[in-house]
Amino acid sequence: MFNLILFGPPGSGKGTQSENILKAYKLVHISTGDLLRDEVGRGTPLGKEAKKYMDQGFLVPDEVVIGMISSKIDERPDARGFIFDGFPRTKAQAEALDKLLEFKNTQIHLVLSLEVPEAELITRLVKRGETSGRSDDNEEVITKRIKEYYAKTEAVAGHYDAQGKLERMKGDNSIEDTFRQLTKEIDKYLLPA
Ligand code: B4P
Repeated sequence: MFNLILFGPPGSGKGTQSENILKAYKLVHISTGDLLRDEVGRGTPLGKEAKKYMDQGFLVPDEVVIGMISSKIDERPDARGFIFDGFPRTKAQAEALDKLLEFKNTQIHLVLSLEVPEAELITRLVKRGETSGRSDDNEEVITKRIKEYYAKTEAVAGHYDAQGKLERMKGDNSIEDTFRQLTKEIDKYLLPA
C-alpha cells in the first residue's frame, strides 16, 4: 500500500492534481473538502455543523473531520493506496492520521507540498468562485482561509519534514508541468498502474 498526502494552501491545486494522480496510479481519493461539501449538500447534522465554519473560512473541528476519515479508510480495504487531499490540516489531525494508519499496519509514505505565492492563490480562487457556486470562494472568505492555513495548517509540513517524508514543489507552473513534477517523486515509490 502507498499513501500520499497532497499538501498546500487553499487554491494551490491539491484537488486538481489529485484527480490526475488517482487516474494514473489507481489510488483512492479522500478529499475532506469534498466529503464536507457532500454532507452540507445533503443537509446532514454533520453538514449543518460544518457549514457554520466553512462559510466563514474557518477549519471544521478536528474531531468531526477525523471521524469522517476513519470510516472512509475502512470502506476500502482493497485499496492500492490513498491520496489524502486537504487532510491533515492541523497537527492534531496529522497525529490522529499517523495513529490510524499504524493501527492498520501502514503509514504515510510521501507528503508533496505545493508552494504557490499568495497573490496567485487569491486570483485562482476568485476566478473559480465565478463559476463554482461555492460559498467560500469570495475574496473576503478566501483571505480568511489563507490566514487559517498559516495559523494552523502550515505546521503539518514540519510534522512530516521531521519524519523525512516532505517534498516541497513549485505549484505555480501549468497544471501539466506541475503534474510531471509530482509524478517524478511518486514514481520513486510506486509506478503508474
Ligand atoms: P478544500 O475543498 O480542501 O479546498 P481548497 O483548499 O480550496 O482547494 P485546492 O487546493 O484543492 O484547490 P484546487 O485544486 O481546487 O477546503 C475547503 C474548506 O473545507 C476549508 O476552508 C475548510 O473549512 C474545510 N475543510 C476541508 N478539509 C478540512 C480539514 N481537514 N479540517 C478542517 N476543515 C477542513 O484549485 C483551485 C483553483 O485553481 C481551481 O479553479 C483550479 O482550476 C485552479 N488551478 C489549479 N492548479 C492550477 C495551475 N497550475 N495553474 C492555474 N490554475 C490552477
